[in-house]
Amino acid sequence: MSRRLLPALLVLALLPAPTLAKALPIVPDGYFTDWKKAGKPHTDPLGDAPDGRVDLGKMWLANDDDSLYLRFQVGRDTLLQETGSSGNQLRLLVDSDRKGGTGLPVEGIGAEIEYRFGERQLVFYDRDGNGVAASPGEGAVLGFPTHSSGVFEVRVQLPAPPKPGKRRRVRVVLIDEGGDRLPDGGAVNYRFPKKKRVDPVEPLSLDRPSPDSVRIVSLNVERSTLIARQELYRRLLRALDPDVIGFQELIGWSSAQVVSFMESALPRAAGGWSAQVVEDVVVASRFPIVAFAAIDANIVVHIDLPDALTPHDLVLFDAHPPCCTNDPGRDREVDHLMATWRDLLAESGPFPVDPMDAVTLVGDFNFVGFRRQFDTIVNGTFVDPANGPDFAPGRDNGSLAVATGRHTHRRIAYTWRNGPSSFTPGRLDFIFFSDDVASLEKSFVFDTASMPEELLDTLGLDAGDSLRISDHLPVVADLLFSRP
Ligand SMILES: [Ca+2]
Ligand SMILES: [Ca+2]
Ligand SMILES: [Ca+2]
Ligand SMILES: [Ca+2]
Repeated sequence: MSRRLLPALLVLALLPAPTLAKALPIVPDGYFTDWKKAGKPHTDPLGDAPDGRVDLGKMWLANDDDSLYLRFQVGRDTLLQETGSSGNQLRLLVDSDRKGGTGLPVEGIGAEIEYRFGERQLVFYDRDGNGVAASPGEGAVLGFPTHSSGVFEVRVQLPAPPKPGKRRRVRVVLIDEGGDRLPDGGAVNYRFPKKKRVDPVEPLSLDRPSPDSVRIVSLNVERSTLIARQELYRRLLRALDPDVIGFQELIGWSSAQVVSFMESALPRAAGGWSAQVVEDVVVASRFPIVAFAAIDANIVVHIDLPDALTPHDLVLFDAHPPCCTNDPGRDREVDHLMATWRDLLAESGPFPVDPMDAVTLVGDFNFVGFRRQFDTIVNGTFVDPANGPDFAPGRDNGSLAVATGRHTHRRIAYTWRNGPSSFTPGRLDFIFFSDDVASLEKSFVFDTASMPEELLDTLGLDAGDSLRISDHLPVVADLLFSRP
């Protein structure tokens, strides 16, 4: 080895090692099993952040053809899209052509993309460093989960490569302003793999997996657009073909009006539809609703499933707890929902049910705040001990399960989006279920925006219809209940 090479090699040794390139079919949704085959992470030390601030830890990188994916630890339960004591001042800088001379000269790189998570500001820079602000609501950057977490997965759509087909190299820096930096010096280098490509997404058909499945749908109809656009909603409902649907934000109709609308959309040979309404939450079911009760402004119904299908009945909660920064209101309502399920199991609820009946909770849960509300539902842990004691909502299985389906034609899982919003598209709508007496056959989010023309033609829908219908997307779960 020549003496002249030695200093150069020392400098190289001090630079952060390039993170292993992995083309992976990541679904940005807040669930991390899709990262199992990710390469070695870049590891930032713990304990190098000021008190009370995020402490960046491991960061994994992956890619597909046009996006970079990041999964990173923040050291504490953090609201990704808020500043303040539970939020962050995180700033993500992506040098998408790995050239210091293009983009914004910052932190030793030339960044084409700058995203401030807590402040919800997204800026793209051209070659000369001129910035253009973009609306985070358009979804060029996505971060999940939408509720607080200690680890996030983020998708960043990259500008087109300078020469199509050329191997892409990027650099990434993540800084909590006035706090931690990842990496401590320089930038994390990432080179897209030479040959490995991510397979095209496998479309999920709208068909029911089996004739015995019960299809459950949740849909927020954004300030009663259903009443104003009934013909469009009829076509949507024929495409979704629900057995039971929980609407939210549907105000102004009696249960008889809901039944008459459902009959017009999906006529049933026998029995007909039944419906119950509490404030803006409405449950419609092709099976008889034999009891219901209001819990705050939410509803629980007892649905008599056919004996030929299953010995169990279905207890279904349709929820729409308050939005946005109203964590205390959400804490309270979610606590009350689960206290009701605990009481129903103990045969002291608002109506009698069999303690082995199935349970599902559907709705627009507005989980944009603290994850403790999600935990209350899944694990039966109450925020307010006065609503306790904690219990196992899934009986012997402990927790409830979540229908985590993605969009039918994209590796995307948000259920709410609003282009002009400073908030990135998020997952606010959920279907939870007890997986001891029910099993999930299929789940998906329905969005006409990503459906092929031929499918839309058969459904009588246009690509723009989902946006015309609501800022929320329908979430669908096909459940198979235990046989008699
Ligand atoms: Ca994921
Ligand atoms: Ca750190
Ligand atoms: Ca650059
Ligand atoms: Ca650091």
